[in-house]
Amino acid sequence: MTEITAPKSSLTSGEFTDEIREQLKYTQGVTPEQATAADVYVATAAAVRRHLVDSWMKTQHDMVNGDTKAVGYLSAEFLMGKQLENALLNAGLTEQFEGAMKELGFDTKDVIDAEYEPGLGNGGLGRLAACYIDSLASIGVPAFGYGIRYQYGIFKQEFDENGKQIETPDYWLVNEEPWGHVDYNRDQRVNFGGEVVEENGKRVWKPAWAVRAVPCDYMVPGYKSGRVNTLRLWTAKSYDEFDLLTFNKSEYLDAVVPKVEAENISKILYPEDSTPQGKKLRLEQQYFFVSASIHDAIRVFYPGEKNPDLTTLPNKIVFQLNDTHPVIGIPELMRVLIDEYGYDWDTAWSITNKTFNYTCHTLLPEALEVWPASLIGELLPRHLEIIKKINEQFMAELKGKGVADDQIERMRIYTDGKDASVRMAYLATYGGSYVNGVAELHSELLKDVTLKDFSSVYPDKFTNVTNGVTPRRFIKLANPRMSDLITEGLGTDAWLSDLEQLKGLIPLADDPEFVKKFAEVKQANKNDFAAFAKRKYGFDIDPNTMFNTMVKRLHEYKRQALKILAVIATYADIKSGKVDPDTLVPRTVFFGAKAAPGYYLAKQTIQLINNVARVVNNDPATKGKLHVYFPWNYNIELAQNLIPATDLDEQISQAGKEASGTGNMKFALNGALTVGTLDGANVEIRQLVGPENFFLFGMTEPEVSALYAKGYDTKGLSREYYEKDPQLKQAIDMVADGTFSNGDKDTYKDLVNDWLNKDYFMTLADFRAYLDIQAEIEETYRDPMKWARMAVLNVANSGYFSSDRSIEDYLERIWHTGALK
Ligand code: CBF
Repeated sequence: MTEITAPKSSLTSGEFTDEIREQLKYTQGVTPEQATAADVYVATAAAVRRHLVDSWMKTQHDMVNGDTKAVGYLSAEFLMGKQLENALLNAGLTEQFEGAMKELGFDTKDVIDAEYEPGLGNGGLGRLAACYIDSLASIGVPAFGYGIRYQYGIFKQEFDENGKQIETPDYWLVNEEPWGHVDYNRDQRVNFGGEVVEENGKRVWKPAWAVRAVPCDYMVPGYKSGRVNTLRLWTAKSYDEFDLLTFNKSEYLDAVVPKVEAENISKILYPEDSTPQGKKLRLEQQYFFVSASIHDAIRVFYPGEKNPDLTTLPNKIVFQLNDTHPVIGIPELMRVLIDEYGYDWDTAWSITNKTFNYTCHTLLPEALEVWPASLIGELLPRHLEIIKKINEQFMAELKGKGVADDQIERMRIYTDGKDASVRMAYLATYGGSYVNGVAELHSELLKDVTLKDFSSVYPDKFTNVTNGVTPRRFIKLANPRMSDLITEGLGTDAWLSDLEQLKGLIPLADDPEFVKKFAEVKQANKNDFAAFAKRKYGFDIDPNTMFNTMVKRLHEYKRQALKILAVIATYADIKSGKVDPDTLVPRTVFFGAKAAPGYYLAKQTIQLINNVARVVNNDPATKGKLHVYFPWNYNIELAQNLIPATDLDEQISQAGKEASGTGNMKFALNGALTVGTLDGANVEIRQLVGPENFFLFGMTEPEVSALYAKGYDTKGLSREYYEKDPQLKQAIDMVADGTFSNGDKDTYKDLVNDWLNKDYFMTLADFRAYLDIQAEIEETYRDPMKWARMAVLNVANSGYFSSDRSIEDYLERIWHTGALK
């Protein structure tokens, strides 16, 4: 075996240029003169991959032959972002690339731009998975990311002329995709449907159909670790590609029905599931990738063995269930062990229990999946039997522990009766060794509220791992100027693998020279973003205004409505002459958010934001003082450009609803100040950066609970806030009276109705506190050195939010493994 290849710093730009030329010639068949930026991108990607192959093979070899347990991160989403720059950085080839582009006469930006961003995730959870596999490789922990190679990722968002969200398919595979290697020789068979029969005293599953799971492997290079892990994403293929007999009867479409049906499984991320067909497809997806991955792990760790000793499986790999989507893996491993390898129930249970752990990413009950038992029975009849048996065992165990009957009833994994269903979060909690929340507050609420019954019986299962983000992508690549300044300030770039070293910047917050440079970096980033936004969206943005950003999924609990109502209130004050616009800090407000296609109120909010932007931006009264922009199709690329340019970040969810947030960490690490509630990881950010460097407002979680108890949402108490607060009243009245809908009073009537009669997420109740904190924010911003000093302290104290630290916590608290020797 070859030695681990550390980044090839010895490679010259000239040599790298030759490698790219070779790829252009032998793979793409073009000369450098004929090549387009897209050709050069593909050739460079292939050249980088070649540099990683030895380390990739060595890592796999050491993983299988050593005694360091690997991590299998099972996730329905991996929101990777563009790969080229990241792979160059981690392979130590960034400078060589820049040199090569000069030699070949290409602009590095054009080549990087040629990559199509894969959107194989929805938001926080998927991006977290991508950060974690980066950190696992960077720390040198052997790991597989296992998921689905969706043909269409998250939809592409556009806005129509009325400001409404339009979803179009995002065919990210439209061009050559040079990073993945489709490995037809390591496919897996995944069965579905049919029945279970009794044969020789054994339960035997006779499936009705099967699909072929074909892996596509992506190398995941660690930063300066010399280790390269694997992201293995499965594609569904049919075993019956084409029915010639049917075709020859001129039934052309019928001839490809099985192919279409099979391929549907990996067609799109999160198919609409309000119909039974949609639900079925989602469960098929989940089982598809989990079953293929479990079989794959057995193939990898017991190569060629007919009768492997699978009692050793928990020493070889630990599977992390990223939310409830892969939880069907628990009955699947039971089935594999019992039906395919002949283990008895108790042995199988002990192996399964030790092999799985579960991360919960939510507090919203609707996000904890519950499957109709009938659907599981139809698709996976043997699994339903196993789940029922797990449930029986669980009930008996609880009884044995003296748990009261009503509590046992509440804890059922399988609920009996006409609408029998399976609660996947409960199955995961019982079936695995550990359950973790993703921020301290979240983990507490999981224990005390959401999974209280479970934590009271199994307190030791529960732990916390606060989320983190990779500093390589979200500082070094996104914010090269600030990275250089940090390196200059610390005298080393070692902080990129040990982010706590940012603490070394604390004394520099009192060095006016450094703080000034820091402010200059921010200004340069804002200038860059203005140019980027002009190029990509045609926006004319004034970079000499405060950049105030709210980017995240559009959800009522995140409260984009609170932000837009505050913007409207300011606009109203300017219009009515109550406020002299010249006394305001000039501000540009950015929104970036996709709403789930079927989420009506979220889509209304998007429409409202777009129309507030239209009205405000075109009104001479606010010119130069208040502007609103909503760049469409928020994605990683936009995040990497906007976050480093932001002065003020909005994390204003209702307390007790955001599990953690990771955007909040990215902003703090890039020197934005946060206005936020005590929710998710905001709590820890505020603690670490210091309460004096964080703009806190709003109700706490206990206050929220108390207000629910008073009947806030059920008795229409929000109306009282509306009646009492003239600014709030005016803002809502303007939404209702057609100011932002060309005079039409109906456009936002459902949104307004909801605010005044329900307002479940208490936007109105927190409105006054939110407006009040703005005064403090403005006053602080007027003193640029004070603001910049606070920003430096945010960066200096946010090193804790590196995903490397999160992974270290997982290793210590849950996985009990470490780096390869
Ligand atoms: O833990 C990662 C993120 O996951 C979510 O996005 C999710 O999909 N459940 C949460 O909403 C975030 O709070 C969390 O940071």
